[in-house]
Amino acid sequence: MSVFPENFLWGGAIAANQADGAYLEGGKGLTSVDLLPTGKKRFPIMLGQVDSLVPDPNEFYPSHEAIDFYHHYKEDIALFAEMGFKSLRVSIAWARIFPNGNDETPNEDGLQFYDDLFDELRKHSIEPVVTMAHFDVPVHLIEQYGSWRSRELVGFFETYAKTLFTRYKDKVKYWMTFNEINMLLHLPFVGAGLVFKEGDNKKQIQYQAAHHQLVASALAVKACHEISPDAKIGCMLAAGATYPYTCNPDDIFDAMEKDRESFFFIDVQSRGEYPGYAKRFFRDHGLSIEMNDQDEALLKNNTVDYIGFSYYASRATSTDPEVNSTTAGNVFGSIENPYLQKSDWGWTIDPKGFRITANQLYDRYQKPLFVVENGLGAIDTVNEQGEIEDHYRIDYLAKHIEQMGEAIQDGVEIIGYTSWGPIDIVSASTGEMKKRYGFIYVDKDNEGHGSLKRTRKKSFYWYKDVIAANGIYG
Ligand code: BGP
Repeated sequence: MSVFPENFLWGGAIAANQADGAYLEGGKGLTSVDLLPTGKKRFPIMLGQVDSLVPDPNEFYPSHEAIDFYHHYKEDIALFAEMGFKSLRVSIAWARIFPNGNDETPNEDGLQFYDDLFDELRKHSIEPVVTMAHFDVPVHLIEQYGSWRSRELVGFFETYAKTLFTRYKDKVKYWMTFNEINMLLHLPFVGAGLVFKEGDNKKQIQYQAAHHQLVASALAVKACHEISPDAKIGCMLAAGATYPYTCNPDDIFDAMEKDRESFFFIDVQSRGEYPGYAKRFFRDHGLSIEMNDQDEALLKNNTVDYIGFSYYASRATSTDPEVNSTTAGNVFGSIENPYLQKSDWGWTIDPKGFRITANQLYDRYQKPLFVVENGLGAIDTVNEQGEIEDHYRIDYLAKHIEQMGEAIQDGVEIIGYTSWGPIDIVSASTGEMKKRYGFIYVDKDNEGHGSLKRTRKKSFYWYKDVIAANGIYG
């Protein structure tokens, strides 16, 4: 018998800016991610070094067409249904609903697009799981207000949230506010549309922006519970345990602090208050967060229903300067872990770390967990028969799903698993198409060439079997 609950939400996860394309169609406004080119210029912009808020005609912007899910969604959803998906995580592009982020009235074309998308999913009995902000801020709000630096965005986001709950209350039962909310600290332009000027106190700006997102998230939780009481609304953390390199207490403390940098957000969203360690951090760094009188009560009374998280890799840390120079991993920064293999992009492969992370989160919050991203970014090759034999992906996912089953047996409540990029989409960190996660191959290369034809990979049939057997585990 499977250890996974009967109604476990197996599925996949995509994001508007990495899948949809049609970046100015249907009345959509320009968003922050539409300004991220491929190539050398991408990373500095992601960090907040932005020269211009207008796309440069000499650059290639992968989000502008992406895989054109906007026009292919029916075909793609039929393929997901063929795999037996119970859920699909998508994101709504704020600028499709409010092209400027704060327009008087919403854009009906945008609203209708998501109505059609949710109807198509429901037709196939696939539960939509919807992220309200997945790395996109309407550019107008960056120009006019400095994005999430400004308290004004809280009100604009609340209006956006209320518009979504009112319109989709009969179609959407799972919501999430900000994707990987802790990304704001690592890639501030990606996480919060933050652009820095010379002399800015970056930490101060980042934590003030974080406060605004946390308040906006609490207001969204409040509105969701009022407008759509049957729905559940969660937060979303880029998770991954940090290991101390040795048993030196300095290393242990360092690892704890690194984890707390991320837990900080969820401590506020789930426990409803700023933790003591964060207050100390602000004092020690001379930061002061401006809050309104009502903020504390608002955060306390409007905590999330579940904890959504992504897990790709674990991290390791050391206070020894010599060890510290061996860097590895993704945007979080990590030292090499000699016990683990890495992906082609240097992300550690650590299935046991998935079980550890799930246990940590459940111990800390005691709320249902939803694994809303997990997967392996890899280079796929199409063989002479036109097939893609992605056994490495199957291996990665099988081991992670096994560890998720172990976590469930440890007593962790997990309600679903949406693997990242069930169809190949644009990579968030690199903008490349060659970093693929999908069960479905999309004919498109890094320069934007290709027929966009969809082809089932070997992993497609494997995942179909996993879902049919409710996890093939236990
Ligand atoms: C997370 C994001 C996703 C996604 C994924 C994989 O950080 O929420 O948007 O893309 O990571 O990362 P990448 O695409 O860089 O491989």
